[in-house]
Amino acid sequence: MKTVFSPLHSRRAVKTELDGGILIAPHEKPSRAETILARVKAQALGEVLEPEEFGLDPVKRVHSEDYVAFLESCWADWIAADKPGEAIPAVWCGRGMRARVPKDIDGRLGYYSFAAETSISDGTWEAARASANVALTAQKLVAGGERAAFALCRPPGHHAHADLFGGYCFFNNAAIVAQAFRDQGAEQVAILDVDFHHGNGTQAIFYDRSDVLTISLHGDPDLVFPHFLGFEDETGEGEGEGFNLNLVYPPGTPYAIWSQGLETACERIAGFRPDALVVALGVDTFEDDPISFFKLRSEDYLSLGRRLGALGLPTVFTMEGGYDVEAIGVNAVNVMQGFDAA
Ligand code: OKS
Ligand code: MG
Ligand code: ZN
Repeated sequence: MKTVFSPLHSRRAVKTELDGGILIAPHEKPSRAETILARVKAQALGEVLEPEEFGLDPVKRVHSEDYVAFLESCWADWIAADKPGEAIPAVWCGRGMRARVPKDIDGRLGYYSFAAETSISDGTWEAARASANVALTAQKLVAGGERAAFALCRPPGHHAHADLFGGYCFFNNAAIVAQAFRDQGAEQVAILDVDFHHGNGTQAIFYDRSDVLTISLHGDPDLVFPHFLGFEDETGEGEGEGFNLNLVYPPGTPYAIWSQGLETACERIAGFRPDALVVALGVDTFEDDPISFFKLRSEDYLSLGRRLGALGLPTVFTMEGGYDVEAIGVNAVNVMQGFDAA
């Protein structure tokens, strides 16, 4: 399987993440992508390509024009306002308040976000753009006849809504890929999110549509981020009713249990008969992940890859979460190797 990787991911190198009332060194850090790339090379998974430039049109098929403009100018606007630190949202449109876009950068940071752990600094825009280009290049490979491709995206994407950043995500790479398949003539596309967290952005983007089936397995949002979406009674709305599936698991869930949800998801996907599959791949389901509570082991990622490969669908993997940097390379590449062996 070919991997798409951009060295520009390293432009996303914020110093802060608001956590527990203090600013910590971010979990979502450059060494994550470098460790996965090193494992791709060490295992000779396949060729590693740099992304092509696709411009903003395919991004704007999923994200609003004003949100994209906000992200592009956010850091410059923050600096122009003489702020001493990194850009962190600190005020939101609470219930009963007015959802209009303020002029001031503090107001706009709140308007275009749903959480405060994701700081913005110099280079975030460039890295997020590169990450979308990585995803779109992988999509182009698969649309061109490759069985699968690995988009080694960083920053990740599955939490980003059409006009909201948060959860370390800015552009929803998986959604951009699915929409690109649709725009190129695919009738139906499935997105399977196996990251530990709910793919709230992906769900929201396609919630009223029946052409893109969205499924996510994740930790119970009653207990973990993103807290305000991802429950099992969210099944889609309007045309999209029945085309969103959330499979929620409690603390301590091992592969033996989690894989039952994977089986449910795979059977639903097979019944949907999509023209392409996008896998939002987080490996923060790992037993030693520092911010998560599932108990998958490294060998389980081979099984996961084999099950996905058995679907026999043209498949794009977009990299999402995973914060045990020591194991992230082995775990992510195990999925690809399991897939290739299926
Ligand atoms: C808040 C923790 C924020 C977690 C963000 C989730 C990142 C992730 N203290 N999403 O898939 O891995
Ligand atoms: Mg998930
Ligand atoms: Zn995650």
